[in-house]
Amino acid sequence: MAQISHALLRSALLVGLLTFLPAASGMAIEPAAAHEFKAGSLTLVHPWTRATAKGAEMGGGFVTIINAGSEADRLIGGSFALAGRAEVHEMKMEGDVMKMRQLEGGLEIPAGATVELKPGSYHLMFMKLTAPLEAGTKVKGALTFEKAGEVPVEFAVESINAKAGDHQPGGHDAMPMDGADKMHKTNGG
Ligand SMILES: [Cu+2]
Repeated sequence: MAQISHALLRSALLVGLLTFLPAASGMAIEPAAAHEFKAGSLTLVHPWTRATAKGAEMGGGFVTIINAGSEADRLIGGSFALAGRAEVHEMKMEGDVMKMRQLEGGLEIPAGATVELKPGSYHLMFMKLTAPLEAGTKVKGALTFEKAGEVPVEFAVESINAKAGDHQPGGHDAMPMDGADKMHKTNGG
């Protein structure tokens, strides 16, 4: 009996939620379809990026990398059809300031590990975007590994606000100008 009423309660809640959803916005409600790519012992789960505002020069690339093998590999770069180039970056707090830097030696993907590239953390930085990224589209690109080599993927372009709520509102977009932009320019872009 307790079970049943629990289930009933849950479905009632669900119905309640669903009735609110359409009102939330005219935005796509369908969940971002999971897609993945394999290369040897590596699985690249759901490469994605965020839509960009017109004129934006940079975008971030995110993906979960699973290394099921017994040897470490390194993510050393990538490419993105709508960018001049892609770099491997890290973002982290230094005191009160979110800093971003290029990982010159790449990002280690230890044996048996899962490494997540996500807003506010490790990411691919797409530099010199040649067109705005539009939500709902997919953009071809690649992730380049030291051992696995170049692995073609497609990045799903999600909403400009997608997963930006990782305690760093807006991620890159919200970074102070003298953080991201200046750094990228002085880095000889
Ligand atoms: Cu970056």
